[in-house]
Amino acid sequence: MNQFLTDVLKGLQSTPKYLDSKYFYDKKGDELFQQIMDSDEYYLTNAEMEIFSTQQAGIADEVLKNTHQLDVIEFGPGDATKSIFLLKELAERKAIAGYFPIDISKNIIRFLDENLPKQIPDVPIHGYAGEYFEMLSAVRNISSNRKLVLFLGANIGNFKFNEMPVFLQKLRHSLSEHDMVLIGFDLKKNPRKILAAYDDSEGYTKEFNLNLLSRINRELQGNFVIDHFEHYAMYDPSNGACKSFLISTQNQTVQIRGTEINFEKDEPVFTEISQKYSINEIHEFAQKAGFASRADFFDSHHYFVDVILRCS
Ligand code: AVI
Repeated sequence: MNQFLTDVLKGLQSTPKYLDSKYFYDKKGDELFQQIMDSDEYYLTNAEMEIFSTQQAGIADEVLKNTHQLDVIEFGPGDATKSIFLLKELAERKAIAGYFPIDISKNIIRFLDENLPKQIPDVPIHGYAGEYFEMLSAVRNISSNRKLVLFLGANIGNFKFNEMPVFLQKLRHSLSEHDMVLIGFDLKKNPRKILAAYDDSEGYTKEFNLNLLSRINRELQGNFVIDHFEHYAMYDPSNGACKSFLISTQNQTVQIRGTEINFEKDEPVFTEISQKYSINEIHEFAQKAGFASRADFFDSHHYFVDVILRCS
């Protein structure tokens, strides 16, 4: 049985129901996510772009404090529009031994392999399509240079609160002393600002969330009536959890590859967490995972932070 089907049935046969947010990103989902990032309300992208486009020299100074050359590994690079500022800065200083973008999408890796050499011609680029940690260990087997791992875009917020420390520990154990990571976190802020980012007025986030049901229809012969579900986002300022749900607007039965799933009117399906952190929480998690916190780079509104952590 394919993994998508297994995960969908497991989630929808659980109480309460859930679907894994990693399945948002088919071709249509990638397009919708791009529209979300371009929307006015989704402040995260602009905030992190501001950091990379104005503070790239400071970030480069920090990561080059104890070394002249690095392998730069990027988890989930997308089209690298943010990291390219740092890559160019490091390339000008002749400080990149190699750039290793790692993504589950082969299309993204092909795109980067074709396009980045024009922008950073002297940097060897080795894209990998696959799972982050498997690929990180493959990179470590071929090169003993000091490593800088980039994990941008607040992707870390999509781990559940208890999964995030496990991820940081795993990352720490996959690296050596003096290696570094640079992680983008969305910060706690006015709750209305956060909620608007996940319930934008154009309805892109709504479509993005509902596309998960369309994807099940397309790929798993589901028969969801998309109009019978609605997008619901909520933010709890007391713990920083921003959650998205799909709500069934009526009692209904849906078939997925011959399996029947019943939904009650107003029943929620949990689809995503986008966890927000305070800077103190970030430092605490980093320290517990065995990193020394080196430097924090904020945007001018303090909406977002990119944190450089060094393996101690
Ligand atoms: C990819 N990730 C960081 C986005 C976020 O903000 O959690 C995904 C997203 N979901 C709804 N809008 C954007």
